[in-house]
Amino acid sequence: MSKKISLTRYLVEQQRVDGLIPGQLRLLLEVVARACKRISFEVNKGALGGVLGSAGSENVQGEVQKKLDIIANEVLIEANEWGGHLAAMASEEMEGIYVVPNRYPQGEYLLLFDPLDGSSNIDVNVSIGTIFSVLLKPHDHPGVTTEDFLQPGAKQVAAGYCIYGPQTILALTVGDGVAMFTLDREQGSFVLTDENVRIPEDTKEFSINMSNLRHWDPSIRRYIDECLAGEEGPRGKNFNMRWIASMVADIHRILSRGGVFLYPWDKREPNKPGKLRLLYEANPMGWLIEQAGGAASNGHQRILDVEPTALHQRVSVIMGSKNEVDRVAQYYAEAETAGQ
Ligand code: FBP
Repeated sequence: MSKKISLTRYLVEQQRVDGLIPGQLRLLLEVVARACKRISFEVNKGALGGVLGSAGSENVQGEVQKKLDIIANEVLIEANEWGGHLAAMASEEMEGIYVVPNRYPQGEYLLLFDPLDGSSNIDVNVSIGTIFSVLLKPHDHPGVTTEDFLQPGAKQVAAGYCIYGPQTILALTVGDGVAMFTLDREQGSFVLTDENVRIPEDTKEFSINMSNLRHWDPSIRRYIDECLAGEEGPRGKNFNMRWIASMVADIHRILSRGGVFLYPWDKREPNKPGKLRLLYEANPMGWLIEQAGGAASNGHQRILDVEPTALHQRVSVIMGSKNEVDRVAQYYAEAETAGQ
């Protein structure tokens, strides 16, 4: 890329030249990016900033919160509450929605986020990230309710993540493909480093927590067994496996070079549809993947078409290279037909 294009300039062009995003959304995305920049600096401080380790509290899902989970959540709330672009926010780390206090101007957008995805990797210096999704507040009533957030992923108007790894990279879609911006720490700004990101339709790489193998349903076992069988098996090719245990890092790899990511339903908690959260993780990542030419399914339907019924709803996730995702969906369909 010959000239440096900042995130600000990219968004202005999306607004002015292409008419793709309204001004309020542009400003909102700039605030989210600024918050991610701050989180990135906190992450970088590590033990020197006293940000590692557990906070000694639990979130709404009963998971132990890390100090950085709480810091990242606060940074996102503080950065966004006064800008005038938002009506309310919802976070994986908070039980209920956060309505913008009426001392600040109210906007028409809803922001949803997982402030720090991959918490188990925080203390071991492995990539983690922030995932975000933006919806429009329904106009048919005053005020904001939890139900306003329960919109299918297909209604998102922007989605992205910021990965805090060897580089800090922000990936974004506003429905016109996926662009990536690398944080230039000397300039203090995100610079466009990849545009029109495309995921190859085929892959030889899968990403799943193999330690759960004995808990999976027959369709996922069949798919993984066939990958493991390699050249001698029905797929006729060898597969590689990668599992970082930060969804943001595993999806970033898939957007960069293809692959398929699976976090399926399993028998340990049969009443939970999956581990990952629909509104904070699966929807934004699913839209990014689709915008890059991939697919995102829960095995039975497109993730972006799942109608949410609760803020912290979970979902089974299979996303990435299209032909692999379609294959898994086909295995589910065959199992259903066979009455399994
Ligand atoms: P957090 O939001 O608590 O970090 O959980 C999500 C996640 O870390 C994903 O990023 C990752 O894919 C998964 O959990 C790993 O979980 P496990 O190690 O239990 O398989």
